[in-house]
Amino acid sequence: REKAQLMDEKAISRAITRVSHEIIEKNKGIEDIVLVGIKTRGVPIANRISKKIEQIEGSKIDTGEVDITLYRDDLKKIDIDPVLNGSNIDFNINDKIVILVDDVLYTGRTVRASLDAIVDIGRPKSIQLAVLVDRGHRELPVRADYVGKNVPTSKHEIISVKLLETDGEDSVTIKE
Ligand code: 3GP
Ligand code: 5GP
Ligand code: MG
Repeated sequence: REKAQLMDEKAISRAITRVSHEIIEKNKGIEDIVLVGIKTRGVPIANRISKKIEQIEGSKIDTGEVDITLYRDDLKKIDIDPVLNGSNIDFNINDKIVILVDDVLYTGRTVRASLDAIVDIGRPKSIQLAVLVDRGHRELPVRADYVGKNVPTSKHEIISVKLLETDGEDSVTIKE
């Protein structure tokens, strides 16, 4: 019930800057890198990372999106796996390093469904995962390569991610 702030606008901005640098460092540049945001809030985060990397490296990187629908009775009760609703990736991903981007990583089921979408489209050299918040409780062998903030949570807590593009403000809060 209490809402505690975990990240403000500056913290989110710094996390995105750090993750952008980590992506460049890990991959020794941005050759072959493309970004894919997971709707809804993974998309603006992917766009911000894309812009930041362009600022740092001086060239554009392709950025697309996948739409995963959660067929769950209730957000906290995981009944059926999330499924692919659609994707908008209008560039070649063959032999690319695809970096999936999402706001919150929880069970890993959304990422798993996103992987299906990616491998349906082509054969990337590798796929990496960047998330703004990792709240734990994985139910599949999924881990993030880049994490804005690790937030240990209980299963009944909810992380609220607000972004300027979708919510008119930048904040990450935790509530019961
Ligand atoms: P997003 O589409 O921007 O990622 O899952 C649909 C939306 O509900 C998500 O928005 C997410 O922010 C929000 N949400 C809040 N708590 C939960 C949760 O515990 N599980 C899931 N799956 N989504 C949650
Ligand atoms: P998973 O499939 O890993 O269980 O959940 C990942 C997806 O569900 C993310 O796209 C994320 O939006 C959403 N999600 C899961 N838990 C939370 C949460 O506590 N807060 C928010 N904002 N989203 C969540
Ligand atoms: Mg999400």
